[in-house]
Amino acid sequence: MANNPHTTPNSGKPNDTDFKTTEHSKAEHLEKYRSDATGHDLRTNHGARIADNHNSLKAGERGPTLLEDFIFREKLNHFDNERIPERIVHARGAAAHGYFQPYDNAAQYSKAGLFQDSGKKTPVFVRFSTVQGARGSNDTVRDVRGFATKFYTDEGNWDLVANNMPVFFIQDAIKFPDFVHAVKPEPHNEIPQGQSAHDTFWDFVSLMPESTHMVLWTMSDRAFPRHYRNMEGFGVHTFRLIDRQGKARFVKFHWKPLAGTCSLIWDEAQKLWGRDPDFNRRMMWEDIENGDFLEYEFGIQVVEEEDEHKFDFDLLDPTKLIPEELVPVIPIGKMVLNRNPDNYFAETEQVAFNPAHIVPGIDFSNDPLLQGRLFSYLDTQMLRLGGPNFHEIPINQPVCPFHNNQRDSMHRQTINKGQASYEPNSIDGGWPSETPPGPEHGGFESYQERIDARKIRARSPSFGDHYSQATLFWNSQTEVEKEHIIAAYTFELSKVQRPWIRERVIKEILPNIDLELARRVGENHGIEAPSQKPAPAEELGTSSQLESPALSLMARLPGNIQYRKVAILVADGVDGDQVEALKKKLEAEGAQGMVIAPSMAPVTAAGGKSVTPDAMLNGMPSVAVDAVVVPGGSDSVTALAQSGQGRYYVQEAYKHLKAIAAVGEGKMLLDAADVPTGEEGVLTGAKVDDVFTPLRDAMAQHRVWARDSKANDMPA
Ligand code: HDE
Repeated sequence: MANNPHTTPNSGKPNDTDFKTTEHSKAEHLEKYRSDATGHDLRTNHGARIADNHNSLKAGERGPTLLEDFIFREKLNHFDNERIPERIVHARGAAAHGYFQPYDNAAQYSKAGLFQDSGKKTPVFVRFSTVQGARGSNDTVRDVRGFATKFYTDEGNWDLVANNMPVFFIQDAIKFPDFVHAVKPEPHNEIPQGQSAHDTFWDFVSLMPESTHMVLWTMSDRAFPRHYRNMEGFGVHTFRLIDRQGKARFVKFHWKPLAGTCSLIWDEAQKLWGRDPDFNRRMMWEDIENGDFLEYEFGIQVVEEEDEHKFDFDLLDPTKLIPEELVPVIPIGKMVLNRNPDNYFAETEQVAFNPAHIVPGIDFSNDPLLQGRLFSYLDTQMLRLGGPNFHEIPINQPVCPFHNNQRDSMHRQTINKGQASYEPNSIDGGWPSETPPGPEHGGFESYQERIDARKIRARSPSFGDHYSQATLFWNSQTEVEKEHIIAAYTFELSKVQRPWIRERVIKEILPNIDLELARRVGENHGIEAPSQKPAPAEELGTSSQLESPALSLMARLPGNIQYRKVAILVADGVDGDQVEALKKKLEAEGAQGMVIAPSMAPVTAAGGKSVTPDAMLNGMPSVAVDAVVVPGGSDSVTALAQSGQGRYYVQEAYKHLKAIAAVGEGKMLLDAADVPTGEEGVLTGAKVDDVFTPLRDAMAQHRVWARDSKANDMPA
């Protein structure tokens, strides 16, 4: 019988209140959707067994195919419709599963369930991406990297849709389509792919001074990380955390990689486009398969509400970061990525992140870029994933129960029982019913920010400083990093056809960051940069800080050689004992020695033993490894020295500032390749023990930075 809606809106306590996730909740949840064909018949989508999967049904052996062939039609029809639109930005990505575990201090900042218990592991799915290129573009392009995390919490999904740079190109979401149109391949010829080195990008950013800070980040080596495990992540916007007492604090979210930060060298990144376009995704995949998991610490910068205006920039301006020296990053948890997806399309391609997905204890700020994002993600996913039911795709489903009165549309999977798809109702017992807000109940409640304002289409004057944090970033770089930035602007502008755009960048933008930067880039383009900063004082701003050492990639170098790959170059006649010793020593440090030979045929070592190569010289070129060792054995070294590929290998490693070691006769290869021995990072010795420790120490610094000024002399 019907309930009386006025007295009994529902019939008791909901039965999903005490739901708890575990580290494995999402994996278990996905299990019912996994399909394994092992041991099964081949059937149509409708279940009929297929007897012949090689021949279509024809009118006679040499006759036309018959329309009647439902098996053929189903197969081709499904194939013809395999593709969905790729993401308008961040189309190329790779993802992994893992878990998040809070530290003891996390609960004091937020009432969100995932922060309450340091023993609790919340499942996560993380997708890394580039921004500009198509789904099939290269991994190692100069670009921002996306770092999107879906936390499957007890209280629903929280998506932290972050990037590997802490600021953005624009201040207001209304400019996003303009920015993306400018950076994407140009509309008339769809060139260039995966790159910002073209006219429309530089035209737009040089007309939009607010982009200067972020463009400078993308001209730094941060724009091509060596590995996703070596990349920081930033929530960019200021968010809010709400504690159990209802007190809100402003926060910035950070991911700090435990393996340290480091990047590729630009020439190396470009060569990888051809040698291994999947470089980043392959390394992540292989490392996870090998049990070498990716680990990050989760941190927050906290600003009390009363301190909102104490900075010389606006917390709501997404082109500004909070220097870590001003507000330290407090680590509040750790994330481990430890499982590869089973199916790229089902998981990595169909996952839909949305910054609007938050849970009680987390809230937004009024950053106008963030506010626009809250609309955009759902909107774009409707098209990309074919309507409003994409939350039912297994990878997107929360693991906690979820019921509401949203109904129907394309491909609805859920079979909603009952007659009342509205609330309040007295027909289905009043379910599903609302939950009161507050930590004890768990209903979401927006933070009650007081707003007293005029409706106005304008930008706050506090967003007017476009340059001082760019200058702060520039000042915080080491000399080597500065040289790489100068080379990057020089390269990018060399691809810009219209002279007035190059001039605008060199005369009107760069000097506002730093006069020397402008002078050097100008010199490389035959354009004289001004001797005074041209921007009006309010745009130049006043960063109270001149330097922030945390902004240098060198501030968090790995410091060890874990997960590093070292090429051991061999040919017939190599000293097999040295190869063995090197492999063992590297393994003891958590690194991997890769035996690389002219071909994949086993090599006969000097004593007659057979050594099996892991790869060949052009299959695993020097750009794919972190250091190179040439063991002794005169026949082996002579063969390598006579081979163009052998000489090129060490030359290229030298050019990319990699540590190089030669044992015994191995030095002959370095001499033949004109690689100067006796200088820092080029090590020679009679025995493996003579070179190993300095080799390890040089690798722990990631590169031999002292060689940077000479690298271009090497013709490789
Ligand atoms: Fe995004 N962004 N974005 N973005 N974004 C998308 O959503 C957008 C911004 C970020 O691995 C799209 O589903 C607007 C900042 C990542 O699937 C789209 C604005 C940050 C990913 C979209 C921004 C990001 C996206 C395209 C300015 C770092 C990939 C496909 C107002 C904090 C997520 C999609 C994944 C994807 C809109 C700016 C990060 C179009 C309108 C700032 C990591 O909705």
